[in-house]
Amino acid sequence: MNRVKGKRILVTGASSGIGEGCAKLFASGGADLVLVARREGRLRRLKETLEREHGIDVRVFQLDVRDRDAVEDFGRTLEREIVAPDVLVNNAGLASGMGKFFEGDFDDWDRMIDTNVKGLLNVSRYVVPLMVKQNRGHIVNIGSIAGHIVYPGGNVYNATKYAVRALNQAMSLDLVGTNIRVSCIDPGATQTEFSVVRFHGDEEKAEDVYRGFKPLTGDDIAEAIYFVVNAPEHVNVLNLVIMPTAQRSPFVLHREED
Ligand code: NDP
Ligand code: 8X3
Repeated sequence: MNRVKGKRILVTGASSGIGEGCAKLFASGGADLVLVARREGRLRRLKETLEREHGIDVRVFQLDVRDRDAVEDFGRTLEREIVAPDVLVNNAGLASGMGKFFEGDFDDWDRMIDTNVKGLLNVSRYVVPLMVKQNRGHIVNIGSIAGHIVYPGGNVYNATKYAVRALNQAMSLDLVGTNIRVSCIDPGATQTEFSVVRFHGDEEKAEDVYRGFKPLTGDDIAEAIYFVVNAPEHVNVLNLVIMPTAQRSPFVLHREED
């Protein structure tokens, strides 16, 4: 059964990877979209394709989720021009660096904390009240297996994803008595631009992360998000952990040697 047709899905970080996968899949289900990221050119190209192929309405916004004033303006524009979103996919996020914490780079730390934690809060703070007003909606937070177990060099990234898992529970509790659902999707190794960003543009190092096994793709995670959103209104998936079949934890990963 298709329960997403005609809904308005807001996806942060829609210019690449999991967010782009969500935009494409929800578009194919007939949902209208609000797409957010910093790289506006990519969003515009996606809008053209999806509107042409699926006859849906796609609005795009160049937005840095770290910029609280800009997020506030975005929230006001949503309220003024568009009906409140039925679904908010809090996906924008990144890892930056993988060094030991005692040698950590302050810019990397700020980038991760400001995007993954404060950015998610900024967007939620200005979008969720629109849902509360109409007593309807669904927040889907993108966490990670990095929010369940810490791995060497993960330090601050791990801390941000533990925070996302805590905030997911907090949102769920704070919204008790409303019809607003809250879900956290926690992927394992997913081949997107994630590792290129983590290793500051080093493509070879990024490629090596996925050597010898079949990682998840942004489209795989989008399917899981679609499943959670498409469930009947009285069904709420609080937490969903998804890993490649070859991966059983950040530490246990089977690679076929060349
Ligand atoms: P990508 O790098 O492919 O996508 C990240 C997206 O986030 C891009 O669209 C990027 O757009 C956007 N983004 C980053 N910073 C900002 C910002 N300040 N403001 C607005 N948008 C921003 O990686 P993934 O698709 O893999 O990552 C998506 C989410 O999934 C992240 O939260 C990540 O932590 C999480 N995740 C990823 C896993 C993986 O293995 N890939 C596993 C578990 C979780 P732009 O640069 O245009 O702003
Ligand atoms: C991304 C997956 O295992 O690199 O969140 O932390 S992992």
